[in-house]
Amino acid sequence: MKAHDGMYIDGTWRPAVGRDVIEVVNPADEQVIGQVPAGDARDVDTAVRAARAALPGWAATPPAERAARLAALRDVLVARAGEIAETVTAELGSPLKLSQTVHVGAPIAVAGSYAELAATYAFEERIGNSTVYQEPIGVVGAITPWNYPLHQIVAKVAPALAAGCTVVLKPAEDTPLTAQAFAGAVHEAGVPAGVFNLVTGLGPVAGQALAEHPGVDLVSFTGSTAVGKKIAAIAGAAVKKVALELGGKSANVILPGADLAKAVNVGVANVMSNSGQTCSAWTRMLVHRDQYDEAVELAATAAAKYGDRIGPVVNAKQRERVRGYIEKGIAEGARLVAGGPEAPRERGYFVSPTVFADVTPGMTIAQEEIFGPVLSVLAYEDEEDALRIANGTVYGLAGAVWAGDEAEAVAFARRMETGQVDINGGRFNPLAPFGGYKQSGVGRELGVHGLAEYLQTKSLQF
Ligand code: TXE
Repeated sequence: MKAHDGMYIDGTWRPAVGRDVIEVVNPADEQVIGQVPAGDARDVDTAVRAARAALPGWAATPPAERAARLAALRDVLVARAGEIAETVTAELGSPLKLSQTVHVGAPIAVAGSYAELAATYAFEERIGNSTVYQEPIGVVGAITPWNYPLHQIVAKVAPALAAGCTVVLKPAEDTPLTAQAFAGAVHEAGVPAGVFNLVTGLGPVAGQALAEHPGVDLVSFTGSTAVGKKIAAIAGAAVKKVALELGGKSANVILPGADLAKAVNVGVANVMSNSGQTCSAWTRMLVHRDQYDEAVELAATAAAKYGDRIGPVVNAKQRERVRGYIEKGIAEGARLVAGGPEAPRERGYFVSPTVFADVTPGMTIAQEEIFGPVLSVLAYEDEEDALRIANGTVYGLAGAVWAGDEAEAVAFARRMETGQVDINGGRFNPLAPFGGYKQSGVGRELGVHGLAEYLQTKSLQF
């Protein structure tokens, strides 16, 4: 894996204006593996100007040609999949197999889906005596987190390019090498200069400058709810469009007729995967009082099997944050049945897979996003109680329902205040809209709904 000492702006790698750098650390062994420039407002300005200059040409490029560039991008990602997976593992610490299948496999599917959508989407339709055009919204400022470093980038950049927008990306400071690898792939795919630009840097410096820049028409942000609120305020003041994909506290509701062992095992795997650093993770398992003890035992056994094979969390700050939540869970009276706050290894930012029983809906660990391998198991009395608990947080991003009868699960899921629900398992669909109800966000990513975020509508009457 190669760290560039420049930023990809207007089709070339160029040095940052300032001299500050960000050191990239492997969270599995705490070794520094590279450094990238920490750009500031001046670099952001150069990148936004390049994106603005490229906008008219790219917006006027026929959708079939934009589709061809996206198909080429997918092909380059396929060709470089092994190398990129190693980069993700080096800077995120995820097990290599997870990096190959999920961290790189899912974004390849997403890039492919936008190559197809760009070619087939109706950017123009006749309604009565009007022709309605879907036009690119303009220059997109994309700010992404580290938890799925490539997926988060592709989920914004691919639909933006399909729509005819140009982009300035500010990736997370923990995972800039994956972003650099992506920029290299965009270049190799023949995307014209200035259409995609990369500025590495710190959130409150480069990220904020990007959100505030008057040359940016849409800010698409994925990250913490706290920063999302700041970005919404900045954009609101400038009447600038935002798309926000924020935190979650998703419920995994196991109804009495479900296959309990399967629902619990899949539920535990869902939370532990990527060391719990998934905004859509089913972090609250809701089980009927009569099956509660059995479910807790199954969950504790399943979690204990993972050991430290799940990989570390991304950095020391996140590890301390997760441990803090585990300690808070104990202090508030939840019963620890697997894992705990002690570090399982001396080196690396590891946290033990942790399961809490006797969690009540008001506890901090049942309300706040922990973003670590920590599952809370809650008991419910009846379906109405389960629904009240499931809907009883400020979040509404994802969830799961398990039942003996699929129709029963669907009926329950329709009453959940959340953007995406898996029924009796479910699996990743790159075309299914993903995004939040309530404080989990604004807008949708993926598929045709994700494309629509980057378009604005014009109608001509004739
Ligand atoms: O997020 P931040 P952090 C949640 C999760 C996690 C917590 C903190 O609960 O524990 O957030 O993680 C950029 N203006 N999620 O601190 O700070 C930053 O550089 C503009 C959920 O890593 O929100 C990075 O690129 N940008 C989540 C991005 O915002 C700013 C994924 C996210 O970082 C900025 C990650 C500012 N003032 C964390 N400050 C999800 N929804 O998937 C920071 N950034």
